[in-house]
Amino acid sequence: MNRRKFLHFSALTAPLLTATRSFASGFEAANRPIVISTWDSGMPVNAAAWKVLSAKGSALDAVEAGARHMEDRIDCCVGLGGYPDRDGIVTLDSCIMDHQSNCGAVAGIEKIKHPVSVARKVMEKTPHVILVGAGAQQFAVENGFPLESGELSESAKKAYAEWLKKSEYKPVINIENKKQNGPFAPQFFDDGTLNHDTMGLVAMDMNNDLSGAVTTSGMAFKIHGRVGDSPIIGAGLFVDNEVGAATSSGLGEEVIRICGTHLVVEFMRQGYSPELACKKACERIVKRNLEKAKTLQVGFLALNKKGQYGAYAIQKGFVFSVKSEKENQIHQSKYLV
Ligand code: SD4
Repeated sequence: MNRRKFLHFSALTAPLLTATRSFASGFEAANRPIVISTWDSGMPVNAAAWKVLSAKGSALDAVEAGARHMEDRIDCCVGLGGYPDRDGIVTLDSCIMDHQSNCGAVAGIEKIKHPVSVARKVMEKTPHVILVGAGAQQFAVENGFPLESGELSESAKKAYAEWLKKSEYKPVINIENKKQNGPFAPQFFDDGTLNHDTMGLVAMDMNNDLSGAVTTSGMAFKIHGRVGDSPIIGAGLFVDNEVGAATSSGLGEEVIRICGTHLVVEFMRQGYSPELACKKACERIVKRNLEKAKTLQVGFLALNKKGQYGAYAIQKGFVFSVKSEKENQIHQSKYLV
């Protein structure tokens, strides 16, 4: 075939090949339903979400159920049992997003047990996306959420008392790697408790629809009023039902600076796998300041429309949990530094 004939042949067959490719992928069985969540504490969270998904429930209901499960537990980093800010007050951040880009969030909310459900109410009952602080609490109470006592959990009291001894403003973010040092380094708390960190989860249901949720008490011993990435749509969570969904954990300020999860989803839109998309977002943070990046942790976790998932972190130690028909396990994330 000469060049001219080849070009002619290509012009005729290219649309056919493209059509065949999309036809084939259209019929490729997606790995669904599926739920993936940050950290090993995601295993019981996934189980709670799976109850909904396996009964043909929506991804939205599933991620809310998963996040609520975590908020019910006493954990360093999620819910009212979480570690307080530097004034000794627990403030919670949460958001939720569905397959139609509806989203809701609360930031810095106090004394409310299930911020994720308040976030959902913000999404469904108001024309707004984020409510903060006293206003968020007032809205929660108006919508029937009980006001809790605000007393610290025993573990939080202990950790706070320990922190007060030095009162150094060195907010701890991740705790999976004892050897790291530095202001924003991953480290264990003095009482040796394992930190399971912010809960972010994304799911795809039987209808191929995606949703996600995040819930956290944020960075331990933060300045009162500080808001991290977790309740910020496009930072701690992003869902685009045509492409995929992503969530993050780690030093929120770094995630906000690059609109982290939105970036991950945009990389997936460009054709990158979930893992590579997460890797490229981590690289964006590292590129900005390598020396700083060596002292901090950020991890991204993503799911695409085929039910493929992947994660990447700046440092070693980020793990995530996956539940589908095929598996129920914890995975180690790859890392950059
Ligand atoms: C924050 N991203 O408040 C949250 C905390 C977290 O690992 O995920 N820590 O910045």
